Amino acid sequence: MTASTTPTTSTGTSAGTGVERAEGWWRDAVVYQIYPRSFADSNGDGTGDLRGIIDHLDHLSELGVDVVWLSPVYASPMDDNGYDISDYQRIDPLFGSLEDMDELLEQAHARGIKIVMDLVVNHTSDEHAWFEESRRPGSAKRDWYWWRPAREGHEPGTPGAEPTNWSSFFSPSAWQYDEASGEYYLHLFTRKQPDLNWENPEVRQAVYAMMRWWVDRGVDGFRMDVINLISKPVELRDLEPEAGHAYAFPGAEVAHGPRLQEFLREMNEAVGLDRHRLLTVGEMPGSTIEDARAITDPGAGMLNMVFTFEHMNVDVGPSGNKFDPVPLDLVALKRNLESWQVGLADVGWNSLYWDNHDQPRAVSRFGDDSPEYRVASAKTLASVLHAHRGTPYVYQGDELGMTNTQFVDISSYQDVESLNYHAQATSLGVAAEEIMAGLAVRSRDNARTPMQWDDTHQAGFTQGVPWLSVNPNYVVVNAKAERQDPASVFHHVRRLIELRHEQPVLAEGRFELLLGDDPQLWVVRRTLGEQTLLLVANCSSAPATVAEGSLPALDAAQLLLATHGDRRGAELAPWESRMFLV
Ligand code: TEU
Repeated sequence: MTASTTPTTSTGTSAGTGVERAEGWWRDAVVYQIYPRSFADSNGDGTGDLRGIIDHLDHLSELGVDVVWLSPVYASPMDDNGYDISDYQRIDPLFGSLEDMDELLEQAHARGIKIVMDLVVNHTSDEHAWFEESRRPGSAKRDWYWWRPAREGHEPGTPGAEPTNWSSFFSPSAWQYDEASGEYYLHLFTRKQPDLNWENPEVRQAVYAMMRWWVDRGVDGFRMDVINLISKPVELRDLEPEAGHAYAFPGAEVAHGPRLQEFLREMNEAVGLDRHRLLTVGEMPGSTIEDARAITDPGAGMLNMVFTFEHMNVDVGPSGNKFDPVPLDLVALKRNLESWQVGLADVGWNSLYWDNHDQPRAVSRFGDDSPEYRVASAKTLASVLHAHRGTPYVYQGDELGMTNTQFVDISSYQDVESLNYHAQATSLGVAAEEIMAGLAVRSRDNARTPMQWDDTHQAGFTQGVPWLSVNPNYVVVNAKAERQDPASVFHHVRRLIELRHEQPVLAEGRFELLLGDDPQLWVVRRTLGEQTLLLVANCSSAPATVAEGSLPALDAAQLLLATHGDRRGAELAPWESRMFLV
């Protein structure tokens, strides 16, 4: 199969692969996210790769997922594990080759599994040919990135000379001085991730051409990295930093810029996102329900879904520092998800997720990963997520109940965000124990420990030395054991996916939160025509009681799925959940 010779028909069928894509197919689909570095290593170099994914497609078939979202596998110097791309149309040799990618597409499609690529176009790597060209003073591509002279009256390269006082997501200043050209360039993430200038139509057309190239290869959609940051404010101005900080985080200033929706419409049209019925989900830190209603409105010609971060910040303290978490308030979490359910009930569509490669493991954060409650809480969290209206995203390993790990010291961490936080907090005099305690529960590396396939050497992930150490609990928590045990988290999640395919009420039913203020119980009712589905879940490590008459009688209800067998009384055990057709 060669590039751009396999046109995609207007009926959404990828001619090259013949994969059917019906209108709105993603509404009753379940997406499985793979973080390639940590999924499966086929050549013993200690890093996961495409062949490793191909070798484990049966695991995904048995689980029953409809789509794989593949975190970046493109050529990259790996400063941010692939979210710093140096060539969008080449696979990094660490992960394999374009032939491997074609085979993954073919083999996945043969199993009815679609493939969604990660689109990282807010920034490139500083080793991308576009940036290397742009770096040259006077280059025709100078305006492909955000170059600015030093602040007036300041010696270039000296502290405070940055064009604005913006901090980046990962480092003190969002500006890097480039000696060779005597100017600064903007990078909202690491200095090796310079931001593209989407104001320049050449940049946009180059991105759309790259996306069409992948569509012609047969991909079924795009997860778009920090896509709400691509439209910057026309005037880059200083912001009010927090007390005691030299730099100000430009989050709100750069998110949802004035031309974002124009760019998303243009992209949709130029690439044929709707025409080819591709799944599109935009990662949008800071996005609100209003933003999502506008952007995911099917008539608006932009995206199918967005990833909001609101529920990811429910347990983040007033400091906004994610490494300084506060205890989880279940009612606040329930009410936040309810607000998005109600907010997108009549227009647009929700994405549903508890975690991903940037967040700690769900069972450790929202559940109880103690040996006593790990399995029940992993199952119940999955039932709660899948009982909401929208497209569920399962992050690799969550179907096994994988937990956060216990790294001993900073040398065990690999994640650039965690290492930067450690350096910054140390320089600000924060106590080492406090820093390490924050990293232990919030570092992105918790999500990136190798997939635990079995109880053999290195959990069956690699025959070599893993790039990040395997969670020592792999002896108990692994795919082989889970798939052999019908009462496992794996088979619970498999059944939830099956129910989404069998019961239209689970995909499309109107959503209602019941007993919203109960601090332990999470009760969801879904209604579609005559069908009513009810989930009753105890999301606490203590027994819970359903108040007399607060819920409909369930004696005659059909039990669909439960963690503790067919029990219908008012008492629920810790982390017990029951799903009924009423
Ligand atoms: O993440 C963007 C983003 O918002 C996260 O960085 C988030 O702020 C943080 O990790 C939460 O702790 C995307 C990718 O998902 C992430 O892996 C990349 O590091 C980042 O963009 C830059 O591409």
